[in-house]
Amino acid sequence: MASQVLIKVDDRTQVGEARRAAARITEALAFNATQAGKAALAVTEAATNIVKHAGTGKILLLPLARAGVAGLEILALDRGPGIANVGASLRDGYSTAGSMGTGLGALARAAESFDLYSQPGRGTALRLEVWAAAACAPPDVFEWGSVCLPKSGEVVPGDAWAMEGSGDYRTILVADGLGHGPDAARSARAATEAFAGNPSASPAMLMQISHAALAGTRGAAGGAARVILAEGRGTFAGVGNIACRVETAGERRQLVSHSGTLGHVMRRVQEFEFAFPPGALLILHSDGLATHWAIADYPGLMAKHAGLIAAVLYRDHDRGRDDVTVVVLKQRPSP
Ligand SMILES: [Mn+2]
Repeated sequence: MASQVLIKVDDRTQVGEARRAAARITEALAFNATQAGKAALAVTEAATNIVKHAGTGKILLLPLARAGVAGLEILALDRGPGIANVGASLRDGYSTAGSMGTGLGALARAAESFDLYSQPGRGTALRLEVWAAAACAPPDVFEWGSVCLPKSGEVVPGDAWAMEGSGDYRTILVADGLGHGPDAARSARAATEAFAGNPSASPAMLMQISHAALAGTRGAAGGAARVILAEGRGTFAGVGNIACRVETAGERRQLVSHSGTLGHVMRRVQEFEFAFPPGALLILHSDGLATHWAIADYPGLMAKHAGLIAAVLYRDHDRGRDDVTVVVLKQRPSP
């Protein structure tokens, strides 16, 4: 997985910084001038909105790939006053802070995918995709999204995650290398590489395979979950501190990891089964995210894009002193 870039936005000079970061990515991904321009406009507008309405916030940029086409995911997160009237704010000419009046309407048009979650008094989260070219692949039956960032001050995250599978099943693995920095990253990557070499392994098998592959590294916590849509169920196995949550309308399920460290100590691997009905969310996260959150505190969020769900949980529950990873998988809602 290409790494995500975080730009903290506290004042107008950082709007330009965010735009330049986006330009570096779209150039590396060989976007044409029109699509690169759309991405630059979207990042500029989103970052400007943060400064204007919330004062402070974050822009997250993530390279995407779909059927051989490159894309850019733009997340704009703030904990400002929120948008009282989302519908009106998407119409041109509507502005609460004396902007030029292009705003969210222009953002929605520039992006191929646009999703917004705003709670009065609790902030706004915006997610957009801009692609280098139109993709001709049929849309996936799954939708997923992630935040994976290093501890503040580190360059590379000591966490890693990966997804394998096709058709109506997917397996996701999250690994949290012990400590921080490049050595932790190597440990976590040893798990995702072992997964890449055994893409159809069950979650319990993945723990066994990773445990062997991490011998000689610092070690890692790891968790893997597989979802099979046609069967309406999934399985999870974890070693150490990776949280796995399954959220359905009105019910939450917290899956159990056994204690241990992949590569060092693994006394027991157990696979747990869970129901995964339509509309359910699978959420895996490292301990960089607090565990006390409740999806019920976010009315309507479950219906949003999986990437926006991951971003809102990161925005509000990042512990701020560790690498942090949140991965969300759901069935793509039918249009
Ligand atoms: Mn950690």
